Amino acid sequence: MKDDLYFYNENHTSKPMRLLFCSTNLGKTQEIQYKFGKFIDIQNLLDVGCEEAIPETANSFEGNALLKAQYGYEKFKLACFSDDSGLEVIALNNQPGVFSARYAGVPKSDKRNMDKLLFELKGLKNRKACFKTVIVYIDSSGKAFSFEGKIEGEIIEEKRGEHGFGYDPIFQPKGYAKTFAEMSLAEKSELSHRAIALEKFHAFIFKK
Ligand code: ITT
Repeated sequence: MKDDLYFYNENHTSKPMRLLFCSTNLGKTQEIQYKFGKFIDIQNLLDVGCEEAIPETANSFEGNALLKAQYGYEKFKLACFSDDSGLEVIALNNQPGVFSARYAGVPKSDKRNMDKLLFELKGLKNRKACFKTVIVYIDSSGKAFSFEGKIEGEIIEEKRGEHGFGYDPIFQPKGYAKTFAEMSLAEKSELSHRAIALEKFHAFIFKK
């Protein structure tokens, strides 16, 4: 495994494997910790006392993921990674896309975002959508690598399920009868956009 994944050492006697995740999103952090838990302890920005909102001014997931990872790398001088993700709805010209987190304005609200999306799609037959994630990893030398994941599905008409975060209660992946929010963390982590990107990232850091 690459050495730059060790970022600090609490007791100076061992090297805990810790990796900085440039995010304040607890739902993402939980899913990433679940996938990587056996190998790496993920520390997000809140864990390291950083609550600043990182400007996400790019017009693509990859661009915003790079901005977030660069922010972490420059601030902490550590190898780190970020996740920029969102929902693209075909009938809405791929909106909310990079605006998914703040679709219904600030402060961010999953409930208001979902209500707005259901309202926009009211009466529409084409409810096809896809979730996309881009993970950007910056190694200790400052080199950036990106990993993508995507899953197709549809926006259902009413929220179902209690698990997950964001738009999970209204997104049903293609070929499944459950929404992401009706799936356990383990089930979602087998098939989601984030899981696909994380598997590529995992292969990169552990097999290189
Ligand atoms: P960070 O930038 O701090 O990581 P964020 O929530 O602002 O957190 P994004 O800018 O990447 O992250 O916005 C992604 C939004 O897309 C997120 O807030 C959710 O609303 C939605 N989203 C992404 N992945 C999702 C998932 O697996 N399930 C449900 N909604 C998701």
